[in-house]
Amino acid sequence: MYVVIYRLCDSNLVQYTQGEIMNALEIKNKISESNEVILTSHIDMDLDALGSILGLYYICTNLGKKTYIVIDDKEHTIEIKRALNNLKKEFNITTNSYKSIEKIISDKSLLIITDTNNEKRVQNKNLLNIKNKIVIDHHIISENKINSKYEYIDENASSAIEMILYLIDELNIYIPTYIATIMLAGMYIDTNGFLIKTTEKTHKSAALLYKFNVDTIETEQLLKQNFNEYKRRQKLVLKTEFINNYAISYDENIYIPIELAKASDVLLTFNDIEASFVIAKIDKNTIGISARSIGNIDVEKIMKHFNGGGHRTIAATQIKDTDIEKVKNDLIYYLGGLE
Ligand SMILES: [Mn+2]
Repeated sequence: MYVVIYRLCDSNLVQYTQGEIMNALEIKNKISESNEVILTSHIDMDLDALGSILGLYYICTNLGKKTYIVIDDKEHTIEIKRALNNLKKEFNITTNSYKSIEKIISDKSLLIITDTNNEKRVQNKNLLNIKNKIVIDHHIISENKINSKYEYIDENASSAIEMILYLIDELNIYIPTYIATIMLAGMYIDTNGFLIKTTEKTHKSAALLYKFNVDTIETEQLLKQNFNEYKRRQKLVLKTEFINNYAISYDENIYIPIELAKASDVLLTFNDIEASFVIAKIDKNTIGISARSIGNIDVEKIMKHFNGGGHRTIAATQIKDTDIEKVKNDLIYYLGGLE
C-alpha cells in the first residue's frame, strides 16, 4: 500500500501579488526620498492602529529615516497604555503630540496614516496639511476619504497589520519580539480571534510574527478585557429577541460604537443565528445599529436600506432623531420582507 505524503513548502503557500510587491517597492522609495517620516493612525487608538504604526516604524528606521509617531488621544485603553509604557521602557520608543513636531514639518516630510482612510478620524487634522501622504488601510472607502498622493487600500485584508506585514516580509525587515507581540494581539482583535475576514494570507502574515518569537503570554495580557466593559456588553446581549435566524438586541442607554460591534459579534455565536443586530444610542440624538452575518445573509444590503454601509458580514449605520422602538420595528419589518 502506498501512502502519499504532501509536504507544504513555502512556494505552496499563497504568494504576494504583483500589486503588493509594487506597493512595497513604491512605499520604500517614498520613505527613502523623504527627510523624515511621521506616522499616525485614527483617533481612539486600538491595537491594530498601534501595531501597524510600529511595523512601519521599523521599516522606516531600517531605511535610516528619523521617524516620529504622532498620537494626540487624550485617553488610552488599558492595553494601549500598557503597550506604550513598555515601548518607552524597553525600546525608548516615544510618541509625540502634533504640537511638538509641528516645527520640523517641511515639503520633504512624509506622513503615513494607517488603519483609516477617513480624514475625520485622523489623530490630528493639522497633519493632513503635510504635502506627501500615504494611506495604508483595510476599511471600505470613506465618504471623507483622505486626499493622498499614494494609497494602499485593501478591503479584503483582515487588518492594517496584515498589510504592513506584506511590506515587512517583502522588504526583509527585522522586528523585535515585543513589536511582533503587539502586532499579533492587533490581528487577533481585528479578526475576532482569526475568524472574521481571515484568509490564508492572514495566517501567512501571522506566521511571520512567530518567526520573530512572539511572546504569547504578553499577547494574552494585551487581550485581557475590562470587567465593567464586559458587564455593559452582557447587558446588551441579555436584551436580545430571537426572530427566525436573527438576533436583535436593543437598549435605550448610550454606548460607544465599539460596544455595539462587540455585542453583535457575541450574538453571532449562538445556535442557528445567521445574522445579528445591536441597536442602541451612541449619543443623545443618534442611534447606531451594528450588524453581523456568518455569510449567508448580506448585512451590507440591510444596513444600506438604513443609509449605512460595510461588508457582507460586517456592517453598520447611524440614524439621527428617531427612537429605538421605531428603529427596531422598522428593522424587523424589513427583515420580514426578506423572508
Ligand atoms: Mn483595523
